[in-house]
Amino acid sequence: MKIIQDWQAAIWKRMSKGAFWVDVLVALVVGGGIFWAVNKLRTNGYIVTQELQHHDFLHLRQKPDFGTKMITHTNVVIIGADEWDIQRFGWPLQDDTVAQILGKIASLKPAAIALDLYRDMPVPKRGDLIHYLNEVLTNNANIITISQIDLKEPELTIKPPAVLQGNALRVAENSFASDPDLKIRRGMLYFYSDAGIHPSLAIQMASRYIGKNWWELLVAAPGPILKIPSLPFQSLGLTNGQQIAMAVVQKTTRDQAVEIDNTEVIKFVASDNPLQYSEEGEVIPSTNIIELLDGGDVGDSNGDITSVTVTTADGVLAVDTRVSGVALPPFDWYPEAIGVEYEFSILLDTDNDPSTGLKPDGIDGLGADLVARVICKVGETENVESGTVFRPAGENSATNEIVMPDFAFGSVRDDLSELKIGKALFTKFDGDRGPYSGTDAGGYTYAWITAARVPINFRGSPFGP
Ligand SMILES: [Ca+2]
Ligand SMILES: [Ca+2]
Repeated sequence: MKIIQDWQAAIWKRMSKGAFWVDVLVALVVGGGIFWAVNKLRTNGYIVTQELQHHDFLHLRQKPDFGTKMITHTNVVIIGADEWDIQRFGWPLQDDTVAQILGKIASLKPAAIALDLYRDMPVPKRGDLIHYLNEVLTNNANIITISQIDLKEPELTIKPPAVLQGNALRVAENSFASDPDLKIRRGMLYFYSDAGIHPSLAIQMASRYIGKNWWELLVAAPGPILKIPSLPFQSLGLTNGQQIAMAVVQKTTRDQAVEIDNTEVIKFVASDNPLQYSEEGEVIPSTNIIELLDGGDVGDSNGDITSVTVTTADGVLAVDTRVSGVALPPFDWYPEAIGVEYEFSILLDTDNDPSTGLKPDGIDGLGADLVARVICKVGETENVESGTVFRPAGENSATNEIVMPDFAFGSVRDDLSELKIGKALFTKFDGDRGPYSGTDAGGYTYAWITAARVPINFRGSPFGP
């Protein structure tokens, strides 16, 4: 204790002198100045080269770990051309030569062929050989061609071969977003222009290999909204104009501990009327759409309801239940939710009579005659999810009576354009350089893993000399 007391006394003595505060001031000015200067340098991009070098250094030091999913792709063949080929066949290759090459590859029946050459104009320009290329492109639906869209200067867009123009299944976008040092560190999945979504060559080829259309790979990423898009009144036994009271209950079960979040009661009228849309295609608010807000009341944010939106139109009931976390969190994206069960119950008092039906705890003025229930068990290898509508057990029956054995539901975010492939979550590309700078409404990129491109000699290929 003596040591501490002495030390405190020494400190107080020092602090009582003006020189100490000069030291403090100098430290603040020097430290703050360095902080401000580094921040300024970074903001202006003056040290981006060093940052990227540092990024590359760390990136290249990582040992690739593919776990059990390591696959050696011997089934991808790259056919290139070198200086010898150019000496022999000329460059660009003439249309009949390209047609001949494609025809030979196509005869081997690969899942997909990427023609990674721009063929927006005939070669030779007089166009007397283009019919060879057009024929092979028309006859082989597994050939994917490329275009390069320039959002900054649309007139500089490199179009796909004219015969395939506008064919969403046959044209891929072939741009890369490069960093300021002109290195490519990301590959593009797809991006938007006013014309819609442009899939990258990689996406087109991967989807062909998997045997799907590329847009089937565009799966809505999970988000805060549990969407039940369509519960038809007919299936629920409801009629137009029927008065209905509703509440939503969410029950979280984790390690036998149960947490319940109830909303208040919402009243609405079942409606056959269609929704009205503005000229911009947005839904015009009406009595068909009712929103109820709910406070933050439970510990697990994935089970904490923040609002419920009921849409009743066109003879269909749609319910969006929003939570403050992620609705139905997938096990592979949110491993922290493994072992948790979420149970969302849409309680419908269809006779609008609180004295009939199920009377849930903590909700006054509601007797539920129908329950639409979504259960999500987050498992270690999968999510077990189910959605059923039933008439709850009560005075008339001992067990729940199933009304709809299943219905569509899903976890979505407000922006439905996220892309999920496997476990990867892809977020908005907001780079301010490269061909999409400024005008890009949303391109999607993934980290580029530098793989050795093994050139296969043109002369050693199936169409040898
Ligand atoms: Ca809540
Ligand atoms: Ca009732």
